[in-house]
Amino acid sequence: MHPQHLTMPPGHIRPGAFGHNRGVVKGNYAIMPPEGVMDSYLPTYERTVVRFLAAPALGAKFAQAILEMAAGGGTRNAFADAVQRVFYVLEGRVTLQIEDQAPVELGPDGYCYLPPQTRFALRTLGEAPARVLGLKKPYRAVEGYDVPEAIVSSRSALEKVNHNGTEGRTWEHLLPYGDFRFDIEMNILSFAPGSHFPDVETHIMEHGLYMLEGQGMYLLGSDWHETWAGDFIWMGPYCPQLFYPTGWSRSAYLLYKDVNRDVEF
Ligand code: UGY
Ligand code: MN
Repeated sequence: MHPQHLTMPPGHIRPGAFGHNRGVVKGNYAIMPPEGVMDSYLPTYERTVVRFLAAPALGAKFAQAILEMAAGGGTRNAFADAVQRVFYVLEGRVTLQIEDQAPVELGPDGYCYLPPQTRFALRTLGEAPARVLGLKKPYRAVEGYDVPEAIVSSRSALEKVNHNGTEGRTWEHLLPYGDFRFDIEMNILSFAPGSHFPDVETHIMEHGLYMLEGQGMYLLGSDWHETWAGDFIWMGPYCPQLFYPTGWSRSAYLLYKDVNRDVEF
């Protein structure tokens, strides 16, 4: 019997916290089921719980967090700093103001890219809370290429492409694909039941992966892990990786990847 099926008196916690923990932190990967990720609070946000997923403290060269913004919450004041950012709305509606532009509304699957030093404000809209996935990373400028401009869009506006012809797979690129101004990619990879990677990948780029839909099995290093919607995975450089979906619906994840820059010594 799974502990979830035990009936408990109000206020009593079911057993199983240890035996059913799927969370793993290794040298070059981590799996973070949402239930174990603790709350943080930042001076720059009000009525907002920040749940840090990846961060330099883990070994990542970027940071990723879920922002749980209560109604009336979000950035306390507009601010700008040295990092580039991506926000992707998971639930609810938010307003985003970039510099002095008119505020825009983002609903579920709406997203934005903000280059470094962009002043922005992000707040919930109306009386409902919102959940937003945020990513930040120092930008690596490269000679001959301008810093990209801000982007505001939505998943529904993205074309689905298939890079390797394998049946049942699609890629949606949130940022212009192959554009050397960007040093990051944010892609939604989607898998029909029965599909999988053609090979185990092992590459220098790192990943922050947020499971948007479905479930599946992830090979990380030499171990298999069960994963499903709401989980986060960090894959460091050279972490062998392969995914196949399980169940009868499509599985999809939003994947950060560092790209387009030479190795650093
Ligand atoms: O683009 C990628 O590196 C991607 N195929 N990796 C992944 O989904 N783990
Ligand atoms: Mn990969």
